Amino acid sequence: MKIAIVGAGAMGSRFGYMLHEAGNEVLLIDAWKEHVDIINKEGLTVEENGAFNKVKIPAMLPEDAIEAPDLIILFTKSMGLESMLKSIKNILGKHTKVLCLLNGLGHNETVEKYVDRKNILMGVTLWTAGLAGPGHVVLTGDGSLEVQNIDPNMEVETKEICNILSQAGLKAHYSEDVIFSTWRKACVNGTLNSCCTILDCNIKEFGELKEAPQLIRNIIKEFADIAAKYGVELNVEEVAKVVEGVYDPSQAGAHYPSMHQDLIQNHRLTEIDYINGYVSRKGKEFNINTQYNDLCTAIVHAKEQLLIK
Ligand code: NAD
Ligand code: AOT
Repeated sequence: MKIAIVGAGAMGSRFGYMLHEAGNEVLLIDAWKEHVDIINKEGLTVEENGAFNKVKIPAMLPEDAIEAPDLIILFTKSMGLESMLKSIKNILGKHTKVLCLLNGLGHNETVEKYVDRKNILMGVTLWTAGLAGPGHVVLTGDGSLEVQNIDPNMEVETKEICNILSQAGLKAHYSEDVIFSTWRKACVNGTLNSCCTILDCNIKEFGELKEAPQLIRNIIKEFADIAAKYGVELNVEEVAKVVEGVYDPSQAGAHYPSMHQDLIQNHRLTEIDYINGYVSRKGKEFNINTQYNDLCTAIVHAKEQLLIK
């Protein structure tokens, strides 16, 4: 299958690498020129459990891509999604499926502005990845993903895409309710991304803190209150158990969440407004108390001001 990874940073490189190794025709599309140039010149460096592998996968800037693939996987940061969608208009073919795997809430509305509904697949993933520098991806742990079409008529095509992803070892499951899955994953990020960033620790270290159990339940409770306004029922205890299930290093314990990678490691703006900030904004709109999410959002924004000059 011809697959373009649009936003080929840490996660895009992981998915691109795994799909390429499984025999698909993969193109990495990214706006970071240095990254694209190094991948084309030296190959993508894949570091996995201390072993290094150089893999030849073609990479391109968005404006240079002209051929419509069968599948586009979107893996930009939330803030870059809309501008990226604008810049890849040329490769959105009549039958090109577009799978959005970004963290955060509200992306379906953005994708629908640019892509025909019948071609849109939404998903969430528990895979992780990091970038050690341009052209160098670091992989740890295990993962899976959930995917669903937003047009009810596209179930068969979507299940075929799940098969392609699973053949590459990505463990893709067809979701019967991706909106629910998106909210549940937003709770994972709303607890771990913001707390690990504020506390400057990885997921395992966070999970060992005596404050962690109550803290995550307080944050998740507010996500659940807002989700209920959209007809999504989140059971706080069940979701807390999902979060606690990734503390183990065999899952995501060794991982520093992407928000930590952005702000603490690279002094870049975060996706906070699409995660805790989303809940905080909706809390004001619906007059619901979201004090934990308000505080997480304010502290991360304050830290952005301190670290980004
Ligand atoms: P990333 O920051 O690695 O890549 C996103 C974009 O930022 C890419 O276009 C990349 O080229 C660019 N970029 C990265 N470092 C740069 C630098 N130093 N200079 C200039 N540009 C740079 O993002 P990611 O971690 O792959 O996340 C993509 C999406 O997937 C996000 O929504 C994220 O929340 C989600 N996600 C991430 C992980 C993870 O473990 N990293 C796990 C699940 C979901
Ligand atoms: C994560 N991490 O989603 C993934 O880093 O943004 C991220 C992210 C799966 C399980 C736990 C954390």
